Amino acid sequence: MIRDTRRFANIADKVRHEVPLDQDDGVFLYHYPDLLAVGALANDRRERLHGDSTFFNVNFHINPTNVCEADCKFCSFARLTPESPAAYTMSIDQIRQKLQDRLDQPVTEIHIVNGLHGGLPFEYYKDCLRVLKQLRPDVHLKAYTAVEIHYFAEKYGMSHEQVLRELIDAGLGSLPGGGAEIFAERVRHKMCKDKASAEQWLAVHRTAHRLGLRSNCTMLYGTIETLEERVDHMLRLRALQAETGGFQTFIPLAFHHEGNDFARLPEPTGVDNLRTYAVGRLMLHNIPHIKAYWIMIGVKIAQVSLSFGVDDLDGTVQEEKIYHMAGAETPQAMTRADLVRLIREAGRTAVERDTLYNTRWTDDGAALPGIRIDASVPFSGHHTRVQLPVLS
Ligand code: V47
Repeated sequence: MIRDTRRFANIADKVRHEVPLDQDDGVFLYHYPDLLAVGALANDRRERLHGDSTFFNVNFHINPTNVCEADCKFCSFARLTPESPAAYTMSIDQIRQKLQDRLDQPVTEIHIVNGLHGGLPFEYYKDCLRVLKQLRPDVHLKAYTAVEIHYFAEKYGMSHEQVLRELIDAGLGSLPGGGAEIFAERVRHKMCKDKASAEQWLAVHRTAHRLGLRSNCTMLYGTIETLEERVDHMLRLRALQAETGGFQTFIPLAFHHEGNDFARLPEPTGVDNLRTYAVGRLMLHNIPHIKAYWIMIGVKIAQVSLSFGVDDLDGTVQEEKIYHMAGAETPQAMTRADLVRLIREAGRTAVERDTLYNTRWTDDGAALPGIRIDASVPFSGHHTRVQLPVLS
């Protein structure tokens, strides 16, 4: 594509005056050859919103079951039936034990996601929240994607609102952003036709926001979607945000291809990852945060993304399964000290937050309470693989 600098300057002007970008602007930014110029524009907005602050939290994941009736082509985690090899379902006691094992850690959030299991009662999902709250009443439970909430509503004969109210009573604190994939019907039909549609996903979040819950939103990119469909996805999120204001953060999720039906597709490159963060920051002027989920893109690209519009690195994570079963080579966890050091090295200020973005600790150069950070030792990062597309 030619370097249409006048058109780029026009878009930059819109961004500086907080004029929302349209579909054509988004697609143009995806094609504009000067990646660093797109990144700098996104960084401008990031710094206007958050200065140098870079948020993270201390969390861990529980995936109580990977049994799932949906046959999503990109998924390496799910097993169709309880009898399938490597299928598992944790007992409520095993779920409690996951937290029991970490009672000495300063965890503030547990992120809980399941497959769509056809054989469990609704009580199971409520008990899962209840036992965790019993053990640590102060911990925030970010649980069950909109796809799960919609599935519960259909399976147990309730409205989205009834499902959410019962889960809130059991301890639900907010909704994670998973399951959005790509909203375009063409892609959803080929990729994940057995689960909630785009409208249903958005309807669950609309209801959650009306009930006072905050939530996150995601976009799975790098499979069979076009760049136009990515931008359309962002615009649909932006429209709901204009209505409710309930989304906290947008998380682009880079496709990982091992162990799933899309294995023949190349994974997104580092350039695509950085550009997608930047375009997300520029299109979604009304969503406060852009999160790079370091588990997926690798620690090194995550660090660079902090200059391409990203202001949040998720958390310490621990026990991540969905990406590691799809071939992610990132570590299973980072410590608080690791996160702080990589943020410092990127020239930013680390801010430990809770799930709702209340500040718990800000890096003023002193060590985290109870943790020694030797800033003289450069953060070494971890090996991650970026596979380039095969050129024909
Ligand atoms: O819904 C599954 C995606 C999501 C693959 O809300 C894949 O704070 C790439 O939503 N390659 C789950 N992506 C993860 C998620 C998430 C992660 C971190 C933070 C938050 C948050 C949410 O991962 C799924 C799906 O969209 N996914 N398989 C794959 N092979």
